Amino acid sequence: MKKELEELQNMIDQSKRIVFFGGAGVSTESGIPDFRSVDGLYHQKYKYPPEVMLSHSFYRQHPEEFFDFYRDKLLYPDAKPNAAHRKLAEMEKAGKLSAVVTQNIDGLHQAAGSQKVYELHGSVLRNYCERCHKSYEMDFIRKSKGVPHCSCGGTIKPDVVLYEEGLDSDTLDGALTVISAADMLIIAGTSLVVYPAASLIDYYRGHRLVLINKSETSADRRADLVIHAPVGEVLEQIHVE
Ligand code: CNA
Repeated sequence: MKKELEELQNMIDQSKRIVFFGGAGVSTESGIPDFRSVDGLYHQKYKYPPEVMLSHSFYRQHPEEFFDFYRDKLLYPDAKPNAAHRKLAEMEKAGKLSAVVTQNIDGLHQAAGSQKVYELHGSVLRNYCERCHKSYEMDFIRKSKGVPHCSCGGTIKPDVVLYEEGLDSDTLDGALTVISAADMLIIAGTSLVVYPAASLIDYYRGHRLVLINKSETSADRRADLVIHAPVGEVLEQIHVE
């Protein structure tokens, strides 16, 4: 990996508008399981497949079961940012990284100090009453039983994009703009199978496309540098001027 690390360091040294595009693999080193690794959520046994239980129609038709699953599998109140989150925040502070675009919903980039974060799939930290739009913290949802209700009687919905739901258009536009203007794109910890999020990487047109992932992805072939290793372990070794 030494040669790849040197190459990555060189590319980072030459860039000043880096965008990081990440997924669940960025937070596995913080103890949050991803979906598609062998020990991920998709390999555990439930009454319904996770993509069904995390769909808009399931949320509407079986809210009790939705919230049981949601509390049990998507909330990690004790998770802390890892070396990857921390290095990215450092790179932004040093003026080298323009933004993080993430499919994650755990808020760990902001917890590490990143300011410019496009959360394509929302965040478990924000929750709103569907009737009066009052906001609630994650802890309220975590400690509630059954379907969480607002003081007005409405259902409180996590600000998380469920399967069958569209992405927020401002977030999408912002992510597209920074990726189009990037002089380096680092893609990490994502299987690149969830659309439309995965299609955003097509807006990068430069020659410093880096992929850091434990397993192979469909974008390996077109990357200028591929590193098959844990992203925290890799980024930890990068020096930011
Ligand atoms: P995914 O489909 O589970 O893929 C994760 C990828 O990361 C796999 O290819 C793994 O090989 C790889 N990987 C796992 N650990 C590491 C690591 N330490 N270093 C490098 N690579 C690693 O996840 P995607 O993000 O691609 O799928 C999109 C879904 C998953 C989004 O909608 C997320 O909301 C959702 N998700 C988010 C979280 C979170 O917020 N932390 C957790 C689980 C799932």
